[in-house]
Amino acid sequence: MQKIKVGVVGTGFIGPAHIEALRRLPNVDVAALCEVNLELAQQKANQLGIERAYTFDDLLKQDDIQSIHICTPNFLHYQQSKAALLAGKHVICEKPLAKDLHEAEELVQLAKETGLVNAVHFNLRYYPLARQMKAMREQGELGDVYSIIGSYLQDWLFYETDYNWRLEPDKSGDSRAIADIGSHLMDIIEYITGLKTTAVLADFNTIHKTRKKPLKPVETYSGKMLQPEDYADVAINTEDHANVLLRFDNGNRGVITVSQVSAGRKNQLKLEIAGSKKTFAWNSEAPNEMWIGNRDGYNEMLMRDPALVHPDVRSVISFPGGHNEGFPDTSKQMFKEVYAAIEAGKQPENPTFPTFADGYRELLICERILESNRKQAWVEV
Ligand code: SOE
Repeated sequence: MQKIKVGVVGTGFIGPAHIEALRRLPNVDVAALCEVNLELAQQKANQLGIERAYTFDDLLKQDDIQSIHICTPNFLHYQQSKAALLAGKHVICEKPLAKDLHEAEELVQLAKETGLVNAVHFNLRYYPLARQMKAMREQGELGDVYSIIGSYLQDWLFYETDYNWRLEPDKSGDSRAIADIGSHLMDIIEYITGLKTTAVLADFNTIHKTRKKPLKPVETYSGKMLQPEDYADVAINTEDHANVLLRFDNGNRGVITVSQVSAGRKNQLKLEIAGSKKTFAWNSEAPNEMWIGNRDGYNEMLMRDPALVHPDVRSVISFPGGHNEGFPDTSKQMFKEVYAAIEAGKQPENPTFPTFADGYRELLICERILESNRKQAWVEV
C-alpha cells in the first residue's frame, strides 16, 4: 500500500500528539517535520524518530508530502494554512483556525477553490460517547433541547508563575480561555445538539492581572529552582475565567463557564443537556461513561461499548467495553476519517470531520463573545 506522506509543523504540546495519533493509522507515514529553525527541527526530528527535518518553506517544496498538520501557535495558523493550500497540500490545522474572521473566511474560500481536504482539530468530538449523544439526539431519544449547561475547567495556569505563549495576545489572539478551550465547548455543543447559537452575553475575568514570565526557556532551569530575578512581570489582559449566557435557534437557553485557574480540574469538559425526553450528562475526565436522566424511570449509566452504542458510533471505537479509550484516541479517530478523504483525493461533499468552515463558525462565536464582554451586553451571532 502506498502510504500518505505527512509533514507536521510545530512540535510543542499538540504536535507530538498529532504525530502519535497519525502513527497509529495504517495508511499514513509521518515523513517530515519543521520548526522555527533547521537546527531545532533536526533536534525534534531525532527525538521523535522522524526522518526528515525542514524549515517551513522547504517542507512545502517536498512534492511527496501530501498533507500538512499546522500545530504552531495561533498567530501562525492563517499564513501557514494558506501557504500549504497554495502549495497543493491537504491541511489539518489546530484550533483556532486563525486569529480573526477575515483570515478564516479567506481560508474557507481558498480551501473550497482548491478542493483540498481541510480540517480543524476539534478532536473532542471524537470521544465515542460525544458521537453517541449526537446519534441519540438525531434518533429523537433526547427530545427537544430545553437547556444546556457546559463547562471546561483546567488548572495549568493556576499560579501567577505559570506562563505560556497563550498568555500573549500577539501570539494567541485577544481571547485566551474562550478561544483556547471555549472553542471546543461551543463546537461540541452545536455538534451534539444540532442547535445554532444565536446570541451571547459574556463576562470575562482576569484573575492574575500580572504574571511572572521566565526570562529564559524554562527547560534551561530544569532541576534548578527559579529565583525572583529569573522572572519579569508581565501585564495580562486576556481572560483566565469566563461565564457566557447562550441563546439557541430553538428559542431555549444555555450557559458555559471556562477557566484555566480551577485547582484540581486538569482538563475537564462537562456537559448537561436537558431534553424533553431525557437528560444527557458527560465528563471528559471520565469519558467512557455517560449519565442518562429520566423523569419516570431509573436514571441510567451507559458505558462506552461497541455492542451498546448506535451502529454509526462504532466507527470511532477501537476497543471493547471496559478497555477504556481517551484523549489520544480522539485524534486517531478523527485522522482516520480525514485520511480516508485524503486517500480519495478531495474534500467530501458532507464531511464527518470538522472542517475549515467549522473553524470559521467557532471564530464567529468567539468574536461575538469577545464583543459582548467588551459591551457588557447581549450580542447576536
Ligand atoms: C491547553 O488549554 C490545551 O492544550 C488546549 O490548547 C487544547 O485544545 C485542549 O484540548 C487541551 O488543553
